[in-house]
Amino acid sequence: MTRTLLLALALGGCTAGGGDDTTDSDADTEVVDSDTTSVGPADTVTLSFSVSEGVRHSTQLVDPLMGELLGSIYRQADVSVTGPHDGVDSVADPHLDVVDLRDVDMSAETWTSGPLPPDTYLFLGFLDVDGNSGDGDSPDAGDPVTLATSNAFTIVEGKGVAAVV
Ligand SMILES: [Ca+2]
Repeated sequence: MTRTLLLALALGGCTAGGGDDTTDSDADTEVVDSDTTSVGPADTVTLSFSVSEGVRHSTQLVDPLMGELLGSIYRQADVSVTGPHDGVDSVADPHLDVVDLRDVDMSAETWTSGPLPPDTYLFLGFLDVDGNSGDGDSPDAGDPVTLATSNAFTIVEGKGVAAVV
């Protein structure tokens, strides 16, 4: 199991539920205010990286939580629980030489995309903690990986968003 934490950025005007249109929804209090939050260039996402406590304490994790970060970003609509649909291309391919999660819950290292069309996206990736991926892009035993349906974020036109994946 891997990190599913998501920093959700609500689209302006999006509200939880319907019906009670005269009261403020308490649900809004857990959503970052996209009207005031902007990170990085417009139409981009800045990713930080993390792992769950489950991963951190997993018996399958035999290497320090530090290594090369490899991943891809897809439109959410192009991904099912088993992964990207056949023939779908990623819109970006995050890569960092080193992400160090040994002593922190969230990486100091970040990756910022280029401009992306407004949409909801998923980050799929892994940390090559045993340093054996070479030029490949596949995790092997012991590499923390993301789940196919977690780590979503939404690009809001004119804003930069941040997500922890
Ligand atoms: Ca590996």
